[in-house]
Amino acid sequence: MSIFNTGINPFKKTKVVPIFLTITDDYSKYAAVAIHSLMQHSNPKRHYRVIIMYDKLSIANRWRLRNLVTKNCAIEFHKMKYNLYMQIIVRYCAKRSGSGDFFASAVYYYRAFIARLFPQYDKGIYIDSDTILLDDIGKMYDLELGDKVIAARVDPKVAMVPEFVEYVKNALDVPAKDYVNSGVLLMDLKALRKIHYITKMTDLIKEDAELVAPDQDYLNVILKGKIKHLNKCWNLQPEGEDAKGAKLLHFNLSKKPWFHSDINCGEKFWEAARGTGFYGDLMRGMEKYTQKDAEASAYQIRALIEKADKLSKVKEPLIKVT
Ligand SMILES: [Mn+2]
Repeated sequence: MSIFNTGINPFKKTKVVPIFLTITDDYSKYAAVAIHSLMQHSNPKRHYRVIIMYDKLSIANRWRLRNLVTKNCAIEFHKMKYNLYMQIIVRYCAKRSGSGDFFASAVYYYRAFIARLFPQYDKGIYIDSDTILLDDIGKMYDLELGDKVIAARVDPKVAMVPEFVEYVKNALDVPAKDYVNSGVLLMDLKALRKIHYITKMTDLIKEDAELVAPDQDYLNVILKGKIKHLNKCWNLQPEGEDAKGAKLLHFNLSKKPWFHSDINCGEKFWEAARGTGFYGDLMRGMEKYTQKDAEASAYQIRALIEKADKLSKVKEPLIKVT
């Protein structure tokens, strides 16, 4: 066990709630806020284990994240190994970088490895680093999956954009009403191991299809019919949504509260940022953010919609599980 890992031994505590995040150095400060908010809303009677999966993460950032540890919330770091699966993903991503693609980084795919890399857990949660907890994540962990493999929220951003609706229907053969967001996942890890999820995904990646939101598109296609719809309170996306009753806020896609001061529920982010040790970094990041950066971000969204429009014209789905 590395000196960076803290707290409860997962092999001895049966009731620990494992929560996975996948980050880079750039994202450490946002992940710190997500983790801090999770700890602030934890149930003192329960045990939690935050597992950070990374490839490159400086020792300084690992120390700073490690400092967030509390009595009932342990922190663990897991460095990703460059195995055959990863090789396929990295190769696929390398072809996509520079094309204005949001999802050209291998880090988006780490969540697909959780079941395989952590056989000690039968159930687990994945959260994006652009999330904030407003309630105990243990309550989400307790939700029953029944015969479904994962629980995730139907993606509200898809229904807002007609190009996305057409894209998921035609290119993925998934109706928009069933297409889920992969930013918050409750996973039956046993079931994911049983269906060899990571092998299924990398087999599809090898076909080298051009997609809009790769990791999320693969998830929706591979697990079609096996996904329970998570209540929106567990993945509430404040941009364009009423945040009343939210238990988890997800600042998905474009407008981030750490760059823009006029974001719905942005104050919740800054409240949770206090005490993380990253507050100053976050403030400086906001000060440095320019009009040009905002334009580049808006351009990326437009490019994504254009791509969805182009790809929705296909006659056959772009990926299919055989
Ligand atoms: Mn996100």
